[in-house]
Amino acid sequence: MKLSVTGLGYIGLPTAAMFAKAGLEVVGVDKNTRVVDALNRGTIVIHENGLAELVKEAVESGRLRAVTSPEEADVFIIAVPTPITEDKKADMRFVAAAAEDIAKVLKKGDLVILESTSPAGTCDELLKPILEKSGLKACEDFSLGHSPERVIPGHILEELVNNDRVAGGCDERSTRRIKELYSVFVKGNIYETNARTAEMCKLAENTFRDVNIAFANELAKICESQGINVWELISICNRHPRVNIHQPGPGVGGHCIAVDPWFIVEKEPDKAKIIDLARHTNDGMPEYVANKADEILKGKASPRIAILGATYKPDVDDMRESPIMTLAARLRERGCEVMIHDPFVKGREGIEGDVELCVKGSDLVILGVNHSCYRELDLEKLAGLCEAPRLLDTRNFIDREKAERAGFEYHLLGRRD
Ligand code: SAJ
Repeated sequence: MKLSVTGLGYIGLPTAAMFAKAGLEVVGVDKNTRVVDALNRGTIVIHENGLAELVKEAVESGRLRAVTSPEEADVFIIAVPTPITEDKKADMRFVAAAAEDIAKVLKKGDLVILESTSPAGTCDELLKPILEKSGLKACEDFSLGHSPERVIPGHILEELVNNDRVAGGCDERSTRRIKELYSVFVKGNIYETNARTAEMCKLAENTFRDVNIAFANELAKICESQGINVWELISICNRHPRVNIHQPGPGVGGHCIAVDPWFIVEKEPDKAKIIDLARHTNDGMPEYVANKADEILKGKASPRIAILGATYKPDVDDMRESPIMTLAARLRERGCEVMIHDPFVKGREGIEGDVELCVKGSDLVILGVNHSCYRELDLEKLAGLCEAPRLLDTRNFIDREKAERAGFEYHLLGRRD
């Protein structure tokens, strides 16, 4: 069986490599020639644990190669980005373009699977009409459906295999075919449903997390004015067998949780009230942290602020929708000089790779991302390099006593000092 995967990013590439490892002939499709050339040399341009080795093996085995536009295949997977527009609507241009290209080579008996996170109804309302330009009829001549990825960056390979999956076809035959296909490497259960439910399922999962994080962020603000440490509060609440409050922080980033809830709001603006509010709450966190920084700095003119961490979450090189970049922008608007350190994305514009250079001369250090390597920071040395050693921890990651022993004035998001 020949499988085509359009979109060789964080989802498409691991999926393509996994199918190749399972013995299928896989052709990856991407418009970006840098990605295609790298893959054909057996290398990759993104960082994900274990992926470089897996891709190298798959390419060397002759079962994985890449091209810039699709060729005939038996199964087509679409795994392209679905960003949001300025006005918070799903931008489906990449999905539509991928489907247009597939329509040109689609043949009777093929199966098309959308993996990209999309608003409910995308398979039926957007993909079907485009693919039918081939002259073939969906659910009669070819099968079509949605099987969303559910993997978490940093653990993609293990989650691709072990997580449960949803197979949602536009008809029952499509559902069965999707399930059979993924069964070649998925060890988790594969649940059968229709395409529209599968599409909503993915959105609802990520929205659940966004709403929960917004609740944690709201609690953090409430605790600050009530003289309670929110981190202690949440950790005690979570000892209850049916409570699982997420962690507050400087905001929600990444291409999933910070985006997908809008796909529900877009379709049902009058009904999606909590969802909309949660998005605004989380999007407001960089501003909230910037205000807290102002309070700590007590109106100092043109302060120098060092932010540790730039990515949207720890131990990844992914900066998409990173709330830290919004925080930096908010601080700069207020006249602060902002330096950012991140070992995972050093060398990118404005990102310093040397933590000491970043912290040197600062009036405030903000711990923005809880990268594991920040556990090893030499706090005494860093405090000595600061103009005024103040630390604002937005992740409850640095031990207060240790920071204070090192000479820092320690502040914590979600706790009044
Ligand atoms: N965050 C918090 N507090 C928390 C947890 C996360 O502030 O308690 C923040 C993180 O710092 C980060 C953001 O939320 O900025 C999102 O990070 P994440 O680790 O929660 O999730 P993602 O975006 O990396 O991956 C999510 C996952 N979805 C769920 O857990 C429901 C993953 O399974 C999905 O496959 C992925 O979205 C996706 O592709 O949709």
